[in-house]
Amino acid sequence: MGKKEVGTTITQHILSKQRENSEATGAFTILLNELVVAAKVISREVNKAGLVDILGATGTINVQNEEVQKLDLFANRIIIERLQHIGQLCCMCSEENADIIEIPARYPKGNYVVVFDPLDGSSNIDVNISIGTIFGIYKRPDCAPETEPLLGDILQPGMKQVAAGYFIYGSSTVMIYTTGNGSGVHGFTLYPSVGEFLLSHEDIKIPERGKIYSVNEGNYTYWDEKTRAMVDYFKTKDADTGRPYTSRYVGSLVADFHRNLLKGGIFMYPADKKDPKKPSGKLRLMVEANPLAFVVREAGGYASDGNGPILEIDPKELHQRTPLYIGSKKDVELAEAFISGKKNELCA
Ligand code: AHM
Ligand code: MG
Repeated sequence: MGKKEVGTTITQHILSKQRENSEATGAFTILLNELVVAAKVISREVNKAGLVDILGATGTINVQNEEVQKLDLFANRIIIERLQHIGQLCCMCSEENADIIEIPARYPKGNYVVVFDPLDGSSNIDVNISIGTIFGIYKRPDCAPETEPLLGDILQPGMKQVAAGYFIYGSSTVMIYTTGNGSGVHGFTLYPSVGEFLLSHEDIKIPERGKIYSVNEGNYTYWDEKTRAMVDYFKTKDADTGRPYTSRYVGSLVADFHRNLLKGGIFMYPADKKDPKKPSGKLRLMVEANPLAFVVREAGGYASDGNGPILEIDPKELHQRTPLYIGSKKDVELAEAFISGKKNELCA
């Protein structure tokens, strides 16, 4: 038998999973496929960012009070356009939109809800550091598709996701996704000349303990004593526990998370006192923390806000922020023990 001309495509993979589930209607497959199309278009634009006059800020400020760059707006528009017409969604939530994104009346509606960060880490676009698209998918709770979308359709705890993942636009474009429930976390790499995502990382498992800690230590001065003690712990020499860990932080959540998922380690964005309006740190629960928490749990890792699982938080607002500790299970449990004040139980 010769080598296969082209490996397993993402479409083949999703369809084979659909066949394993006797209740599957194909709606979810259509939805994921459209997301993949959107990501291919975004990937193409990201790749030519240095070539065309698309860099720089538009001067617009998003709902988080941050400067929005042109590619963020482009990615946001593409995802909304690709998903709104497929008839499977009741509404969407994006980091770039202050409110629920409703499905225009001219399109049929469905029972899925998609939350996304269209282009995470976008301050890194013009310096060629990897950026990404993060997504989470939920089922609408108990409502007929014809009824108006409600905030409660989106404000569900992360553990209710039926799928989550991300696309990373880096040295190659990679899609990572899981449908939870033991289905595994799978990675696909975009083969540009064929235009398909091909299975490249099957059933990813994150090491139980890593050797990397990722945090913006420039915020040290804004952290409380527990947070400082925790980061100091990872930096302190101790042969028995493999410390000091090495530090890796590029400031693009998808990139930092992806590296740690494959190699093991912990990513942290603790609460800080930098901005009184953001006492819970910088990252958003719905569009950043929850999808990655769902992925990491399926890969055998853990995500915590310092006091408990991210996936169990009952969200109160679309753009709620949360401290985030995510990655290898043992490392995150250790960080949680420091932050919650139970450290002696774990680091005796
Ligand atoms: P963004 O969604 O506006 O791009 O912000 C989120 C990004 C994450 O990708 C990254 O982990 C974090 O902000 C970096 O923040 P900082 O520069 O404060 O370290
Ligand atoms: Mg983001």
